[in-house]
Amino acid sequence: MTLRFDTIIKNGTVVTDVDTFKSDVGIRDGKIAALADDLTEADEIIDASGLLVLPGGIDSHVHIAQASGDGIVMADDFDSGTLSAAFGGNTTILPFCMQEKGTTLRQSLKDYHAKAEGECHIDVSFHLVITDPTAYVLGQELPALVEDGYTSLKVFMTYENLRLFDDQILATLDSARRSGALVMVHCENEDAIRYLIGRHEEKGEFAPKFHALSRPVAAEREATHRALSLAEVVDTPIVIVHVSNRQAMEEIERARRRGSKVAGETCPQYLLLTADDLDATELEGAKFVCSPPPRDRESQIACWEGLQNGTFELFSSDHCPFRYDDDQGKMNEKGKRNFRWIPNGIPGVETRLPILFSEGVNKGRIDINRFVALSSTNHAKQYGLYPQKGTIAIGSDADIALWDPSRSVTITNDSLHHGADYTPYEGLEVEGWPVRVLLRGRTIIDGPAYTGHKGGGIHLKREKTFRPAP
Ligand code: DUC
Ligand code: ZN
Ligand code: ZN
Repeated sequence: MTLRFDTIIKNGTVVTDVDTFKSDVGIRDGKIAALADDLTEADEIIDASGLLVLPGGIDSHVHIAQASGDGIVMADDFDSGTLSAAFGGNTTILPFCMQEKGTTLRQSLKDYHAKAEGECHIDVSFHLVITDPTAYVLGQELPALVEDGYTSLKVFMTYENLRLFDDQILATLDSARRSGALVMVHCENEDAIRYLIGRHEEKGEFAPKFHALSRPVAAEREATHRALSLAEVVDTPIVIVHVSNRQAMEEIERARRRGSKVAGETCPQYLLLTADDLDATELEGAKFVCSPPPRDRESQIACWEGLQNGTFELFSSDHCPFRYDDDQGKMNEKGKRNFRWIPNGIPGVETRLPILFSEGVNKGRIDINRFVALSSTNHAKQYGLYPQKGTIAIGSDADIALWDPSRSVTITNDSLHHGADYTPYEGLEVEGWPVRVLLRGRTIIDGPAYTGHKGGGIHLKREKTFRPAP
């Protein structure tokens, strides 16, 4: 009997987080249906000679169309954000649904689903952000939403209007533990930062570089330690997101040695940028304003070590795009005069994977299996999408990125698809690029061409990733 498929990918090298092997891939009804030699019968045959057949990237930390207040507008909506992600080799992203203070989580989800409905080019699944942990939110809504497949949430320890106080963090962690939700924590000490911002302002220091100086390593390390301690108090697993430096990494490693369940995440900006980038001519340093800020060369080395040795399981973009030359973006009227008002965040969803591949795999820092783990598989496992997503296995969604490992590209903003008017990586030369992307079996990117359709991406319900203790 000959097996017939919708699509066969032939002659490629399949890579998962643990294996590398030559195999054809047979796809039927959007799923991987066969991994074998010499598959022949299909409506479409894709020749992947010389290419790597990788699980589509999963970026579990992306901000899209979030309301920022003060007339600031994010540069990406769900159309441009997911298109840009697709061109960067991703097939799933996990954006945030931000609770507006005074509203319920259900209302916030309704608002974000309305923004995303019919707009997405790849699959998405929302994390919740809890800014107002009322008894109703923690006691009623969160447990119900976790059962509905919203199995992760983020809390902030910084930003006056977003931060939770320690008692609120404890209550949120405790509710999350009982519900089976995974908590992501933004770790920076708000009081220390506010104090330092005030000191810079008193001295008339308003340039973008003072953003980095007002958010020192100690503020991140202390908050990381506190988040880990609070999680330990109520025995709740957490993810420390966007870690920028060795001291915060050491806190994660120490907590693990005590038996805590903690995952670590870092991002491209902590591998390639430093605080010196914020000291660019005129106001251009604003292009690199993000939090935590990029640090120094030694911190970059530390973050690479963390990607190699397992301190970090997750490599995400923290794509948080604002236009630079725009009064609704970095150069808003107040932002031009004072770093305090420059919106925090940089674009990166399209460049995350090429940067990790080129700087990591091609420069010999990590192997290709670790690349797959850091860019896709671990995100699926951590956030309840595995094995539907994040691997190349029979029964998994046929979300596939075909990589040309030797294709050289100079990153320029003109060649990217996001809504920002700059990339922090302008002029960076990378080797290795996704040349074709399949979402549930359909080719959506074919070289420079987009062949998918807006609305082709769906919202994914996710499983719980740990069992709550009794
Ligand atoms: N935290 C993020 O996760 N992204 C952008 C800004 C921030 O503070
Ligand atoms: Zn954050
Ligand atoms: Zn973020």
